[in-house]
Amino acid sequence: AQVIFSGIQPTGIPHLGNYLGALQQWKRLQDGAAPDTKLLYSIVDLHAITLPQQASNLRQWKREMLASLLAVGLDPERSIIFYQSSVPAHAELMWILSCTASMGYLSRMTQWKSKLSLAEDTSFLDDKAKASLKLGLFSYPVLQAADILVHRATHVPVGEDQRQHLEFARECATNFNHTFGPHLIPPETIVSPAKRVMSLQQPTQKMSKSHPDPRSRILLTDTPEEIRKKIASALTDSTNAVSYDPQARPGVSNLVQLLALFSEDNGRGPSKSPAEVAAELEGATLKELKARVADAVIAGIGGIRDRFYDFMQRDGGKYLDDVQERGAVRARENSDRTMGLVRPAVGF
Ligand code: AQP
Repeated sequence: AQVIFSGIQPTGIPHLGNYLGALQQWKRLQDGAAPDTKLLYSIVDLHAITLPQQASNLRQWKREMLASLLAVGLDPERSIIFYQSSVPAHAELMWILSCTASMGYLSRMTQWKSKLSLAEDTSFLDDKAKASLKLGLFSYPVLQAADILVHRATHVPVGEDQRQHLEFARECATNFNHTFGPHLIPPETIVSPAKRVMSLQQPTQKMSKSHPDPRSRILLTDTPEEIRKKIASALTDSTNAVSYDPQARPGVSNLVQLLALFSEDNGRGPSKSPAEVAAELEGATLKELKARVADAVIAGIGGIRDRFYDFMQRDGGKYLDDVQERGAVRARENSDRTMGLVRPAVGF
């Protein structure tokens, strides 16, 4: 039977990139899953502290992320939804995997470098910059590998930016199995149709929760007016016509992509490609394009905002507490089975 696992960091309200690249796919997988498929979706708070966090903020963001997952339609009866830190086996397996993972492979990962706002190559880093790099940020792909492997996931749905980490997780499983016996399962990656949703203000960078400019992203809790405003002020270029060419016209192409991604087809994914959408809009101005995109986004995420506030307040917050507690119990049961194989294999 299939086991589907994925995670999201509680570092703010999810944006359109998180939704199209991950959460929408999580719901599709949930709704289309065979009865014996196990689904686990984790709010990965251990990952969130790879960058400095205030405890009170983190606690609030975790609740907001949980309410967001429920608001996009994840069903806590069908899917195991849990806070990562409630399941100690994630950290334990991470340590074990760290002992067979190679520093060389980790240092080729590009994501932690982008979190330091650095270019792809860190060889130019001076000793001071290297010394201030936190170990947790450097090694978080090992934790990510542990998240997946501890639940014996067969399939991991992610955005394109995570592909490299998934390869690394497969490598961790292979290394472990080579050293200790065939106990871990190398997972398959499912990359969602929305490979990369770009920032509205810097369309050569991905849309991100932690970027300082709030106009760069659309949140699932934005009002229709906020959505219209952000899209109206999205950076485009000086050609007042619609085409799809991500290299030459990143801003316009990002908007065209959004329109294509919201050409929803009854839960099966987008029915139109960006090129088809651009062809349909031949002769339209950028203002018209932006109005169409705003309409599509508002309709596409309609209802999520209201459901989010409803879940945040339900039973004075007790509903969210119960959901996360039940998820934690089921996730611990699941990870205990793997650790029951791993611990004796290592000699514990
Ligand atoms: N722009 C994006 N386009 C498509 N998919 C995206 N994802 C994130 N941004 C985009 C996907 O969302 C899932 C959860 O991501 P995450 O919370 O673990 O962290 P992230 O990838 O680092 O996302 P953010 O929003 O940029 O967070 P911060 O700012 O906190 O680092 C993943 O499946 C990811 O692929």
